[in-house]
Amino acid sequence: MKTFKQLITLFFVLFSGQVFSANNGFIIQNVSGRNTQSLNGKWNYIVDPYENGFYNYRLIPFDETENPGNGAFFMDKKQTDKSELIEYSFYDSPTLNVPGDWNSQEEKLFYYEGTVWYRRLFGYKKMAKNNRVFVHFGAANYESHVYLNGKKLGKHIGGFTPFNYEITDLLKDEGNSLVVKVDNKRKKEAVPTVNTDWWNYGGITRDVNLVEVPETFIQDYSVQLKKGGKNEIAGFVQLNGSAKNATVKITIPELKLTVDAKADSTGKAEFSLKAKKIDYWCPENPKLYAVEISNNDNTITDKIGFRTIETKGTDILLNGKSIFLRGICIHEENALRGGRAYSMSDAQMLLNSAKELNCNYVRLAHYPHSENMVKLADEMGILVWEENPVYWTIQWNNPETYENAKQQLTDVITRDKNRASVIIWSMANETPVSEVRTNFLKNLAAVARNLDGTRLISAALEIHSEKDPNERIVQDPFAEYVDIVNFNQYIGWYDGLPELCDKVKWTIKYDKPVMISEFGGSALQGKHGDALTRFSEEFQEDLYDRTLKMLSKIPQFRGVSPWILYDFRSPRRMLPNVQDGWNRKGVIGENGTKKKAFFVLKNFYNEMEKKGLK
Ligand code: GCB
Repeated sequence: MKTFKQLITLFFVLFSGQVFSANNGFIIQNVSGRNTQSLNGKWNYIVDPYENGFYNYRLIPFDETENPGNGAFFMDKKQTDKSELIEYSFYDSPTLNVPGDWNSQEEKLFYYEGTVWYRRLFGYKKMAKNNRVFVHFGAANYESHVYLNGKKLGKHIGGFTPFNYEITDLLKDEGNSLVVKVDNKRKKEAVPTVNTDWWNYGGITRDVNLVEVPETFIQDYSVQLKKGGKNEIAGFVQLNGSAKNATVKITIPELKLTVDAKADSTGKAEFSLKAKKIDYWCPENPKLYAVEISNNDNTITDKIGFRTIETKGTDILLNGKSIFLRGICIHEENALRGGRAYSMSDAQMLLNSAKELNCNYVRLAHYPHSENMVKLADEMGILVWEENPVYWTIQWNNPETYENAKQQLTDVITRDKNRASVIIWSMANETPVSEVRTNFLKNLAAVARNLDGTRLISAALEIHSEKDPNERIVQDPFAEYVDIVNFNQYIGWYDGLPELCDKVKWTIKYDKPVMISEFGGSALQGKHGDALTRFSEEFQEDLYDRTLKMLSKIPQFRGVSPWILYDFRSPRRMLPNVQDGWNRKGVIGENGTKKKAFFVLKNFYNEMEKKGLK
């Protein structure tokens, strides 16, 4: 039986007209190419481990009472009358930098997993009366509830993808209060789930911007070489606003191409352009063309490269030519500064190190990295693997978990579909084989192909052995659904000693290109010993040497991304004086010093490049 009070509460939830969504149902394409006002900087914060600002003392969320957003609203109060009872207040509370994780900014929050409330006050004057304004978050880990001036805008789930809310009607010229509850508690049903091997950094980890657009604006666009074509650039422009049937213009001045396309009743305008001669994007020539998209007074400029990527038998073809992917895995962390990487200079530091290794490819593990990474990869000519955070053992049977994974995949594809550098969408990492798992991944792969038929699908799979102790078998039903068979293997580290590499025989029965998405072993930078001394640079060096020789014997070997560029923080790695909270498999140490294995890999890549397999 429901109590009277519960019924009243239910009534308010159902009839208060309170509508909030994950992200307004869409994300705005290319925010940095628009009129923005940054909300980066110092935000006041309140640590709230018991979630007092979210639940009342009967543990009913304020959002479900007659005063949605009440908790956030109370926190936003200032003590003006000395007799008034106030127990929480953003006024006089300390500040955190946004973007940035809280763990690396405040010692007390180093291991914290829970809720932190953020608040930022701002004024805003629109440039034109009829314009619309959105607040856009690059990412916040993991669950965010956003309120403006005491009104709830929405809730977003997922730590690595962008979201935005329209705030046109709530905005004031002065004294706006933007409050965000960010909660990074790990949950079984979440994506990723409770068990990972990286630091669960919490906070508003990427840029926050106000974005001002005309009443009808260009919400999204896709400009790419048409699949199967070499000279046809095709795509769509999605308008948002009342003038849905308007005409949009797409221009590529350097190619002397321009076309007008009329939008349909949903605001979508499809177009196609025939070019005479395109200078194709590739690592040796990362050519980007300025592309202008306009609709009345809304013009957006992007820099877009054109290239083809496909597989043929066991080859990966970039612009029709066979390529070998000289890669490295990267976590989104700046070991030198400490904490989550987010800025363009973080991206430069990470991708410059990859370039020093003579890489032409990076695997951005294990979740979507910041947009700065893929924009810079476009400019530097580095091919990219992007990954959905479906890691190890998520709840394959849970429909909400599937919807969550699907949403995160959809959002990263929406965000990065115009980046020439991105060639692979990865569905998952090291997931245990079962029928439900395979169906889950199969469905995700279908979503990815439907959203973007021009790129390759893969996943980091696992290997196994049967009777022969020296045989390693790659056989996973999901391999049928990918374009490139990628697998992780740790022969010589978790599986025997490095000399085992010399004996292993591979059984891989797929007529597809094969890549090794991970291999490696740990070394504490500066620790020396012989090649059998665990955690020494010499052990790791020998392991790299033997592994690369072993992998080179696989006939359809078309690329590799060893684990990993830099040492990274992980709460699973607590061995005193060696790990101390760091996974030491980096070829570069936490202080930026290269380990011996770095040079083994670099030499291997130099040789591969010389051999002509680019
Ligand atoms: C793996 C995982 C990666 C781990 C790595 C390790 O297979 O994909 O996330 O960090 O092994 O160091 O064991």
